Amino acid sequence: MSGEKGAVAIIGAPLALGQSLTGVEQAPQALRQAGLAQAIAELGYEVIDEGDLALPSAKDESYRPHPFVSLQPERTNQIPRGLHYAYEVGQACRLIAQEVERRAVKGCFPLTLGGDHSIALGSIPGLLRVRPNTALLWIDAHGDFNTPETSPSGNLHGMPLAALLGYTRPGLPCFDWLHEAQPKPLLTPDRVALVGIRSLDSGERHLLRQAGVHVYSMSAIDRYGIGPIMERALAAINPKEELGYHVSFDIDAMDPREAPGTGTTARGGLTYREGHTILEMLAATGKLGSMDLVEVNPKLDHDNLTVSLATELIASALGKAIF
Ligand SMILES: [Mn+2]
Repeated sequence: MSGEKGAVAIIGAPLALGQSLTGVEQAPQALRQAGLAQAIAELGYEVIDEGDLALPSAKDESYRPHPFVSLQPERTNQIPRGLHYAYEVGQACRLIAQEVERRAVKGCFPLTLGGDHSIALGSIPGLLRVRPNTALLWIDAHGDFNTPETSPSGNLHGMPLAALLGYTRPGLPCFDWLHEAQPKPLLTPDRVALVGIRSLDSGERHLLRQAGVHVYSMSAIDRYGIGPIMERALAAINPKEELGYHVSFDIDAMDPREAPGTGTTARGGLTYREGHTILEMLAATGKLGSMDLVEVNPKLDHDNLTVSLATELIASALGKAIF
């Protein structure tokens, strides 16, 4: 039975330095303990799991963020801002990109387990090097569309989508390797849909509009239903159906009642069935080739609810159906 559908490579990316809480680095291990590999094998896949990548993890109390001064005209009051753990997150993402690339070359389904959402700054560039014809579904409560200049916190997990689309300037740590590896971003806004958002910072809202990414907020989902919204999203980013899909699923897209174990909860999120429907519809296209599952924080979880949910969502993405 095993392997008839190809191989899923589980890539543990225990990175917590893109945000400010500890615990999110424990997610890959918690998902394994919840039976992830077995759930995937039961769907007919070979499972490859070489454990977690060795990523920078130390949170040094004496640490100072990498300082820089904004160049934006509206911020010419020259408030120095900082990027937290920029060197470490950049180094981690470079390693994640290498591993995802290595797996994608072999034809695997790379399943990258965060860690916080800054890991997408590695998984997606790594994937695009092998499969440039990929459209991206970003399922999230937040836009993750800040730049170092607009970010209120300096936390890198709020910036990956903007960075992937080229909205960071070269020369800053964390993003420098990406600019060298991909002088022109491989991803373009017309190929990106954000689904489930309900919490945007003012700077990123402005930039998101300017960028022209397809945005499907919780309001749209409430109004039209998740099925029609997903149909719209898929048609928008892949009108000729010639592209594959990558889904970057932030567990905070789910309502906190379903997924309490995450660092930046936002009320009014996806229901249990809406979350599954998104992934079932993606699986049904037959074109989903890779996935990130991020921001599960076992330390903040209640009764393993979030960890179990994440495991089930991954199974739906890999084709598990009710009937
Ligand atoms: Mn996110």
